[in-house]
Amino acid sequence: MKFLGCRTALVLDRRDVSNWGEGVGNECSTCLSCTDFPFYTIGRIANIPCTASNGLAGTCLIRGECAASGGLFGGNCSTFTNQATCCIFSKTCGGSTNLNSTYFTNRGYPGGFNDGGSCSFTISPCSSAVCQLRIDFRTLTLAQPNADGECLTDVMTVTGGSSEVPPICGDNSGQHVYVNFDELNPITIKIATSGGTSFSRLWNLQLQQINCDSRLRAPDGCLQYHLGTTGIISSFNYGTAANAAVSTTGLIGTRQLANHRYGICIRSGPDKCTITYSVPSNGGRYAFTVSGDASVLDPLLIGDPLLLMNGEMCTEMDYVIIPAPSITLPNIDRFCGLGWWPVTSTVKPFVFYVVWNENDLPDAANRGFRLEYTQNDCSVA
Ligand SMILES: [Ca+2]
Ligand SMILES: [Ca+2]
Repeated sequence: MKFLGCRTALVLDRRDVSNWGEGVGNECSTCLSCTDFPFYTIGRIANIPCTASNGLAGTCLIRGECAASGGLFGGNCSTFTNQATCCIFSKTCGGSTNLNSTYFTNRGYPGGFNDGGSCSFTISPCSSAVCQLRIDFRTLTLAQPNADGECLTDVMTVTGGSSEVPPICGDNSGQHVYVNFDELNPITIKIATSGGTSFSRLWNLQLQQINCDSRLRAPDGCLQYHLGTTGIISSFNYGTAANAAVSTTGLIGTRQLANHRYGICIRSGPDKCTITYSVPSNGGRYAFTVSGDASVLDPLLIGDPLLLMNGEMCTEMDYVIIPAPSITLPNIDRFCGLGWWPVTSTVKPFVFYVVWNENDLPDAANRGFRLEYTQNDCSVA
């Protein structure tokens, strides 16, 4: 039996709010394909986001519907019936989804994948009310780039959207990206690995569809969008350990990924007027090492605030842009070098631009950045 009106039966039942919480995804109702579950879906329970007993994000569904959709039971999620389960959708290579909150993992996850090949996953927007896909890298460990920051061994690419995601490899657990859907066209995530390099790859990507009118929607031009009044931002593949790759000139390789140019946006909190970027208390010496040869420096000098450069000196290098910094010299919003000093930006929206050029010579042993941001009250601006 088909039930033509099934989509209308999936409207949120706002009485059942026990599983609503702060966080990404809680404003987007779940879209289910119109298959054969009229009995389950006519207003029986709210198909809202929930947190499963194992901590993963799921969707509250009647058990039969969860099983028939290929989901896994994640514990009860309704105060109305014990037939409801927090349904988790976890899929791997070759899969596709039009369901909100799906996980895309490597074959064999949570074990590693030590082989070559191409693994793709396709996400279709669940309705015309959806504008963006947020991909949270709960785990993303791929092989390091070559010494010049090129993802030649392993690479993750995201295509089909109307905004760009740069190629990504290396260690990126905890990072995320936003992609704009191009109308109702699907977005494809592809992870290509080289079998010739023995390495245990691991990925578990959480895929959340963001409604156009959601407060979680990232502004245009933002590859990343941070929601807290304080938090950590870092470049892709930032890590304190050196890349083991050595350049053709014998220099220690970079961890920065070549050709990355994107915006990291930070949602302004209430009564916040400025934002300050500084080295976290546990940041270490490599917290801002984006341009220059760190391999020839005395290790004790790396990270020294005096090694932060700005303005015209950064033009031919990798640099970051902090709009309207609290410095009065002209053309000073570009920052580069091998050390950091707290910089405050005085304009909204809060955005931090990354501009990595196409190679990493004559740089060496760069790590990228890992900085803490703090939004400041208007009264102390
Ligand atoms: Ca560099
Ligand atoms: Ca570079």
